[in-house]
Amino acid sequence: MKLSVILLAPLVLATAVPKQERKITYDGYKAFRISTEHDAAAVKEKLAGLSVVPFNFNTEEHLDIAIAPEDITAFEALNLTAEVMHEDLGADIAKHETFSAYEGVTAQAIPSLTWFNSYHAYADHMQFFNDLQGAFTQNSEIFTVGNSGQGRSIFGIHLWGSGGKGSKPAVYFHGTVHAREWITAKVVEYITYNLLVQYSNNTAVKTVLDSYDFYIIPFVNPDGFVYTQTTNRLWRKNRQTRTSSSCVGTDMNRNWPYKWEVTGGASTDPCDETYKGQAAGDTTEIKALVAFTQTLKNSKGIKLFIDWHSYGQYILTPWGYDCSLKPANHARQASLASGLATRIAQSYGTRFTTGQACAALYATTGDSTDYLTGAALAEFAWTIELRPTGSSGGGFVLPAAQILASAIEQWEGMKYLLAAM
Ligand code: 0X9
Ligand code: ZN
Repeated sequence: MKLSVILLAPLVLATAVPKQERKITYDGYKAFRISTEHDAAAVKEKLAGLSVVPFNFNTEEHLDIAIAPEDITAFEALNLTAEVMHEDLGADIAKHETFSAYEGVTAQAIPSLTWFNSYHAYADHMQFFNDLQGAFTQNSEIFTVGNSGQGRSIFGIHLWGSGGKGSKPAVYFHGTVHAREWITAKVVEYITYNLLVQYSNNTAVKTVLDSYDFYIIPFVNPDGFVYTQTTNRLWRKNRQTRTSSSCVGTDMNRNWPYKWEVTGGASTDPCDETYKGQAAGDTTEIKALVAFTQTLKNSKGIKLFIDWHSYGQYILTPWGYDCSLKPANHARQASLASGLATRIAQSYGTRFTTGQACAALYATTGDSTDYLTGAALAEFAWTIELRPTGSSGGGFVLPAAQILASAIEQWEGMKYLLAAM
């Protein structure tokens, strides 16, 4: 990491949610991408005292933040080099994040692609997966790895091909690790949809599904996701409380029990957005996921793991915890990642940057891809940060009109990767 996460603490504290838990609308908030000119500490010092919501931790080049209405004039007086990401964050959430109720399907029918025109509630996502599975009972099954801290199901769908259930190495996807990254569930749903629907009429898809067992978990962090819809659209962590602090939540991507103890890539402050927890793997969700991941490792092994995130348009390969370390198969990973970026760009020209996660973005400790690589021995374990880049606007609030295109470009990319790897 180019800059210590600890430095973010004063900004993060400003995001602590008030006790009464009224919904934060973000009306009148303005979001900016501030150019840090390689001195993020100086920028943060200037921002101290303003009510700021941090979007990113990649503060070497830019800092993306939302500013509360009462502080916009003071912010503008600072004369920082900045471009506007949201003129009015609350208005953009209301305008671009269209929601629909899911109507379901009649018995064994395939859900309509209109699902990908808008965002949905957690219960509807569950229903969507149940309906999709119900149309393909021969080669799919709903599973659960356990429950979240608040008792919601961390469900997934298992897909297999002609070799039969559980006969091939795993392709393993996680979505909604960070609560506010809504596009990720939609993208993994689209990939699931196409694997199932095209299995019978596309030979390339048939070959892929005959070669791997897929385990797709759209909501690693269901409690956080529900909270983004009821209370705070920009919530990131899970909703676990700790006796040691009144701040809520642990970062699900800093709690995995591999190199968790290494310093510098996560925060030990429960109020911070990258809080790592009190002990390695001490969150309810990660405990369940570790157990499940180990069963995959011990059965046919894991060929590919992808942790789907947003935003920034990156394809990140290991390691996260050390910027100078590369896995033994790094060259192969880098070549596949760059092939994937090329293939993604062919749909709509969307450019993804590839690189070693620590060097290309920042250091993390206890992230999923390090665990998958180091402790579950996945051949490839990547983080994909979806649209937008950030400078093109939108941040976490990706307009619903971009859901389908985001999903299509990733599906095209996956067809390449799954055949080439
Ligand atoms: O910080 C994260 O957990 C991921 N970015 S996000 O904005 N979605 O929160 C990136 C994790 C990738 N790993 C490393 N950069 N080491
Ligand atoms: Zn994320």
